[in-house]
Amino acid sequence: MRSSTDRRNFAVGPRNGGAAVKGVTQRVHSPDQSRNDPLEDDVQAFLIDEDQLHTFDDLTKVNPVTPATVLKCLQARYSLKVFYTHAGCTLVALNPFQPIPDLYSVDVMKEYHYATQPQEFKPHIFIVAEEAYRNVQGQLEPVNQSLVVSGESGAGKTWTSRCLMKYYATVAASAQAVSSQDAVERIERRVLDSNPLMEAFGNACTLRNNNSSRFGKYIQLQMNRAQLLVGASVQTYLLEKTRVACQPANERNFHIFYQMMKGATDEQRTDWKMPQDQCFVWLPNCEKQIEEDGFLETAEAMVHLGIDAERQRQIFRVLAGILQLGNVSFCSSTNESQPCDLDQDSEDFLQRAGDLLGVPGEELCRCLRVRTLKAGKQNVLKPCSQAECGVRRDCLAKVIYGQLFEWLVTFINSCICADQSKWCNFIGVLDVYGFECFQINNLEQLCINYANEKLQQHFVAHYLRAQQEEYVSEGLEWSFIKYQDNQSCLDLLEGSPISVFSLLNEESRLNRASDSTALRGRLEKELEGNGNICWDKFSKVPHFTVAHYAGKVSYQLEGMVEKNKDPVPPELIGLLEKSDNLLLHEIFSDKETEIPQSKGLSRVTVISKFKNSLENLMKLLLTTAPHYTRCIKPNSDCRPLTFKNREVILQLEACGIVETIHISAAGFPIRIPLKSFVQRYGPIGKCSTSSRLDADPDAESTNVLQQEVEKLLRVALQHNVSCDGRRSLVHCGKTKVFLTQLMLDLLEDHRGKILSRCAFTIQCCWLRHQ
Ligand code: AD9
Ligand code: MG
Repeated sequence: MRSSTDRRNFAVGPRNGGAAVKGVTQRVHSPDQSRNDPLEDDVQAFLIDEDQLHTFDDLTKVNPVTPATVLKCLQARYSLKVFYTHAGCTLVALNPFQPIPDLYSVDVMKEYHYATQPQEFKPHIFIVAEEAYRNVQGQLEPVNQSLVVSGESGAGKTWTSRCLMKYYATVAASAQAVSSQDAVERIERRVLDSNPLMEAFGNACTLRNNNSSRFGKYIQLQMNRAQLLVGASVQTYLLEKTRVACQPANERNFHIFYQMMKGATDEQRTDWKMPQDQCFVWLPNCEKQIEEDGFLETAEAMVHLGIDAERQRQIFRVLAGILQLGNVSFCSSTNESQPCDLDQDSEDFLQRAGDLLGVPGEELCRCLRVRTLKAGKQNVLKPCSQAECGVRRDCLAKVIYGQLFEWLVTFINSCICADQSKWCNFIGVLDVYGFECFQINNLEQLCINYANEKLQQHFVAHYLRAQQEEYVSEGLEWSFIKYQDNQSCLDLLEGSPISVFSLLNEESRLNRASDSTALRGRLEKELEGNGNICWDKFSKVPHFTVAHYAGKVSYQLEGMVEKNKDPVPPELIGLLEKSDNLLLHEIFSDKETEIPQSKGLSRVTVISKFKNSLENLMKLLLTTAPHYTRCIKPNSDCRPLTFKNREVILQLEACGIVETIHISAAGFPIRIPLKSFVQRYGPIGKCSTSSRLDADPDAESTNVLQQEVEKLLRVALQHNVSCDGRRSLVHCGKTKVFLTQLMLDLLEDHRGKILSRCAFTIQCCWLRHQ
């Protein structure tokens, strides 16, 4: 057992903001892998009084760092309503699932903003925000910053991103610019207004989160030389547009539809053909009172962003048209040469849909029921089966909604993006879907988990490798940290020439119906021997299982290729091009080439498009200085202030937090340039060099400095009993001294004692002379 002095040393001490060792390791574990109860692990060895746990504002100071101790520390803090904790280079944010008054007020923002050393304040998302804000100007040159917010669904990513945006809209607002005050405020307002608008169209109530983002988002906040927010631009990733026509059991469609249903005026209801008592198939779970109150907010955001009344009407009529389309159904046909009939009542819904979408009802009906095939130079009309008609209807809704969302993002960008000449750097906020593993996983989960692999790789690459390179270049050993990176999993997914993506894309480009059993056979044959993929040979459902860094996920192959093709029948595009609804006409008349069409078997697949956009994001992230926030969902029921150990530990493992902390603790979070070290701790060794440094340039040579550091450390370690055997807590590199927090505390303590002894001696001499 350590002495109580040691305990104090571990428990307190200034945080070295930004200087923490940055790194992570990752591991693959299977969900079924037997594991010990984390709370039972090593608890005996825990060195700190349990009632002190909540005082650890950085998990790297917990000793020893084990899943059990980390968990207990977070739990202790959570029970005291302390929701943020540093973990070396990462901030861990626990979701309180209830509003915390005053935690995010403008006054608190200002406290962090105006603090000389904000990192010495209690951990908070505003520390991360402020650090990025100060770094963006850079000491030598401006450095763009990225705030990467990750975590599972409902953990608080979007909430945190909004919080960050509000912070910048507040602290980066111009206080003095009297003449341009209005303009500055307007742009901040607009940037903030983009949130409710995008959330209305891109978020939905799911089983895991009442306000789940169904798209990824990277928003760049543009700063001018005076560090004022002058604009922003948004990039979105992979909207889950299938939700518009198919809502998973007990989940809902996108918020905007419910907002319209609840918030429309009588006049709008008539215009949108949406009577209050109308049931819509694509609007399940209407009785839940969730986001639909937001209609006013959405409409106001539209006004602030400059979407005029006529444009708004076009948008809402398109959305209402989609709902009508969902109520159209088809009968089974006995005669293959005849198009199948519409179900009872469907005729009315179809006419209304046509009217709202600005296309003739009969033509809409024909496009849904009859396919045009090319035979040489001739067009041959082929009636569709009942199932095919349904697929075409859904496809129409998906393409309209997907393109409308893209239009909206482009529009938002056009009104919040500042002219290139007006800004010099940016702070990017990334809010992407977290790692997903459901009972049934398909292309959406494959893409989402691939995105998470890429981000994990970025994290590992940026922090660990940079760390390792620095240690090596400084002549330090790296052997004390072991880590695996996830390159092998990424190679399996996206590598060339053969990978899961290349095989799926190849299959998607073939002009034939996909057979998932044959595809599974192909994957098995081509990827045999790859340790990151496996198959359950006895399973009747064709699938493949990938060992991701966060766990194993089985993906069902049924329907995957079709989803990857995401084909749109050309007749439907032709129909929308001619729409009387000016918005639809505008969207589709110049989109033809971009939308994959079933006939053309376009080269663009969902995977290739997503991979491309993700690669661009990664390139951009690599040019920025990243800051990581890991949001944790303390219980899956979204209950306020409820902390479930097992759920939390799985998330900590999935995002590699335990390993991050371990590495941060095992490494040297504090670095001090040789010269500064000698100057500061010179009194310990009664170092002569420190006084010579300014006078004699030769005294600054690396060799001399290194010798002085070594001498000084010898003295410090000899004098301090508790330092015995702690030589490994400090290393002298070629330009810097690398220390642990403990070593820093010991040196500071030692220096303090020497200085107070000197002060005492001086005082005695002075008194003697009086
Ligand atoms: V998803 O991947 O989009 O499904 P997110 O984005 O991680 O998910 P979100 O930010 O939407 O989760 O948070 C879920 C809910 O938790 C919010 O609607 C809030 O009600 C709640 N939340 C999250 N963070 C905080 C907080 N710091 N304070 C209070 C919070 N409530
Ligand atoms: Mg979200």
